[in-house]
Amino acid sequence: MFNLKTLDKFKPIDDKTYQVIDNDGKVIIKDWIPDLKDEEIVQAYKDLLFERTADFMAVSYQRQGRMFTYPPNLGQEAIHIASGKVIQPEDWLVPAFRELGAWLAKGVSLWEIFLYFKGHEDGSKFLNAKRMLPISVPIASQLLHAVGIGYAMKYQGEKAVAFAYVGDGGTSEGDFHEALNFAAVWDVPVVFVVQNNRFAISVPLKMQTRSLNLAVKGVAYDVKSIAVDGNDFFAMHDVLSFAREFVLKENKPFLIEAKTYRQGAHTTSDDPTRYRTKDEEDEWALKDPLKRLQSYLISKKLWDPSEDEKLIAQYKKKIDSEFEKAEAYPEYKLDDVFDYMYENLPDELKRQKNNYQNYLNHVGGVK
Ligand SMILES: Cc1ncc(C[n+]2csc(CCOP(=O)(O)OP(=O)(O)O)c2C)c(N)n1
Ligand SMILES: [Mg+2]
Repeated sequence: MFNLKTLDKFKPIDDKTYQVIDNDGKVIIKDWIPDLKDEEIVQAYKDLLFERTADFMAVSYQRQGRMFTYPPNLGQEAIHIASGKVIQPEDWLVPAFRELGAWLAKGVSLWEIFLYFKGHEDGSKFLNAKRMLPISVPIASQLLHAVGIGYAMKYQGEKAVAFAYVGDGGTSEGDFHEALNFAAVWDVPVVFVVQNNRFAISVPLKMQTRSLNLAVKGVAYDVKSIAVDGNDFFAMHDVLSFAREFVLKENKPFLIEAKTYRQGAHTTSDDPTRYRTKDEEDEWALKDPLKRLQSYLISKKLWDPSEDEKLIAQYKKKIDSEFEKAEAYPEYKLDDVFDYMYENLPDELKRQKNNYQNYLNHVGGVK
């Protein structure tokens, strides 16, 4: 069981990383037992497979010209599924833009995500997800919102936690440092999850920072911090659960550096072959989170891999119907783009609106 003593053994300043299973799904910690029931672990595997399938499908819809852009989650799913298991209904989820499985666990519908990436703002409404902010593309800005939410919960005497996500590149933003500083100074209940996927678009980690690792950045602000193997579902689940309890008990923030790798492109507009090697990709493919969890389940006789294909076929049908729902959603009205800023639209905006309306009339778009 992960406790304060374990935390003490993985000091960021010693550059240690908490890991439970190896690349073959074998438990490497003596006497470790999961704090989840067998059926919960099997369900986590299914959720991971669902996220991966939805992610592949999303890329394919974009390639068919049916969606504008999409940031793939491939390789980072263990972080998301473990988060989904730990985050409670009373907790807040403050997303960046690459945590699909965690959003779904919070109650977001897949069709809303597709709608969002089709460029429709109603996709941000998250009708069935309570206590979740919209996707945040301005890097790291969401962390300050998370600290504000955490402070408000503390002020109101709520016993809940805000989980906030950011990437490795985000840790170079001023907002990251301001958020950590305020969270520490005000003793705010926030768990910061840094998804270190080793790239900020084409910028590799070694060009991003001279810090020993990213967890050590939390130490500078007196935020309890730890680096975790982000491709290891059990390691992530142990630490996220511990972090939630710690934050509630101590009323202090916590930072997790989840070490992972973006196996796909940054977004569908990116070509990673221009800035990284096949050798590196092959090396990380061996650490794939889905394969590792699957190997663990097979070794415990909890999973028959021939089930995968059937499940994927079933998932694809469901995902297609979610996408069709997004496609059937009414288009936004042109007025909505212009109407809410000024009482009387300035001439320049009137001109733009007019031009765009003429364009739409010409191409046969929305009237
Ligand atoms: C404030 C800000 N600056 C620049 C960008 C353009 N941008 C979009 S994603 C990205 C890289 C983010 O890298 P990281 O934080 O590691 O997250 P990842 O994409 O790897 O998940 C950048 C620079 C932005 N969206 N917001
Ligand atoms: Mg990154």
